[in-house]
Amino acid sequence: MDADENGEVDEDELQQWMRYVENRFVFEDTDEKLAQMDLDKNGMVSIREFNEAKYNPERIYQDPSMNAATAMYQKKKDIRRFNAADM
Ligand SMILES: [Ca+2]
Ligand SMILES: [Ca+2]
Repeated sequence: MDADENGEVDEDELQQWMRYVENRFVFEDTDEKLAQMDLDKNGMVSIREFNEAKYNPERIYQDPSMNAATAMYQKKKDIRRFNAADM
């Protein structure tokens, strides 16, 4: 954290540190999400896998912005949109 090792942490050093920690968390989170969504473990998330993760209530429990009810609602909305487009 004390980048120039002068025994004190100045604003720049604190900012750098925060950015580093933030990035690390973001990447760790992405890794985790990818691993959860990548059902056939080929290192990539296909649209099918993405939808699976998005709409399967058991798989979205870690996303606080998405509960089962929201997922159901969104799925219905998507289906409606899909049906409406298919005329
Ligand atoms: Ca320093
Ligand atoms: Ca995959």
